[in-house]
Amino acid sequence: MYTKYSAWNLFRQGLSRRPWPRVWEHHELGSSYDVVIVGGGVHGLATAYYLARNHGITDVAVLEKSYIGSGGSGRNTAIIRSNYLTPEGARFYDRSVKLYEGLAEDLNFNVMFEQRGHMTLAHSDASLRTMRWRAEVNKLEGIDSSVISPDAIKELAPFLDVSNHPRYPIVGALWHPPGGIIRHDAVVWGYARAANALGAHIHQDTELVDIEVSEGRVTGVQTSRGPISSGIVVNCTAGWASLISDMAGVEMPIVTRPLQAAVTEPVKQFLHPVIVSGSLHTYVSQTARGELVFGASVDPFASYSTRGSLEFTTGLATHVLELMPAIANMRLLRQWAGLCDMTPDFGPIIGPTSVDGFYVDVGWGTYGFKAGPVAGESVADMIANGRPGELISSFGLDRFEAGTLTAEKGAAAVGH
Ligand code: PYC
Repeated sequence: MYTKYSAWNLFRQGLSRRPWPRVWEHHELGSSYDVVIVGGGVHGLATAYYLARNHGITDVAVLEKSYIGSGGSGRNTAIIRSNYLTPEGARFYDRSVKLYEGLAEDLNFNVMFEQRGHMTLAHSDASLRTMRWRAEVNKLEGIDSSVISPDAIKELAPFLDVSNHPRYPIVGALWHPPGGIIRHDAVVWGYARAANALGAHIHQDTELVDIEVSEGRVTGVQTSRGPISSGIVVNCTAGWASLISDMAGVEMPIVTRPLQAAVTEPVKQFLHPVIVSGSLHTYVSQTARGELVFGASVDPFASYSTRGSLEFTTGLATHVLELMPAIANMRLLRQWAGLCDMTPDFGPIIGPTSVDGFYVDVGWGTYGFKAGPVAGESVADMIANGRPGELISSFGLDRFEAGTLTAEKGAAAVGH
């Protein structure tokens, strides 16, 4: 068990003058585990946590080739929302929002979830029509979303110009009050600490080299630190999902593309909600420290590069200044990229595969971080019960052969 974070323990620890115990322990690599999870991001760590907490499965290894959260979990723009376009998508992400709402208490770790509201601007009648559609689907699923007028937008985000002067006039917006932002590193650390406390082994600097399959069944993995035998291997990676699935001989309909983001110097708080403009290919939120965090569309080519590019910054500035000309003199502090595994229908691939015991939780495109808790809960449930549950039944790999695609592209934050 871990030392609980509480006011009393903070006081006691301060008086003791001893350092806080490690957040998770280092373990030697075991020669066998009941479950091996590949990927130490929010999906892999949440899966380990819910396996232990909900099903008592604790003989679990999480393999991370670098440090935990070093991939997509530490590179996203930390936006949480459930205003999706399809009923199955909206239902699934709504469960994630609910889990995020209780996560700080559940993990005893302050994940700093701020439900500031999520506003997607419409600059044309066509986008307003899609927003009405999304709002109606959301309402039927019990999700708080509605289309609001320029006057209501002005009240929520006074710095936006809602007159008809701008080149891209704002004609309405999809308003989703439960959406917001979170501290993504805190989410990763919170899950790691809780999973470790329940018995999972987290192995950083441990790269997957191969997956062993015999007579159609997974039997173990080879890692950079030695072999592990296991009857269950779960691919919870982003960026390398198709290469890792190839190791088990399972082909994935995935193309990997970088998604770039940038952060400015901090300024006084002026932006409360998360603002998204699909037509201008940008989204922005202001962190508690005052920085503006910007993202855009995925890069228009397949690549494994996580470097920023000048084309991105100039494109971003052009688009953002259409929306917020007053910030023209702010300086960018940093830019970076994460890797997005894009599927043909913008839905994830989550479920069993043609190899017995080899499961996938991949293909998250630009939606991965917000799905972390519900994906972890659903994958843990699938492993414990031997079959996918209701919430993930439409996201299986077999849909690409059956032709039952999910059509979630219309819910992307920006056009891709
Ligand atoms: O779908 O909200 C979203 C999103 C934001 C950044 C990347 N995807």
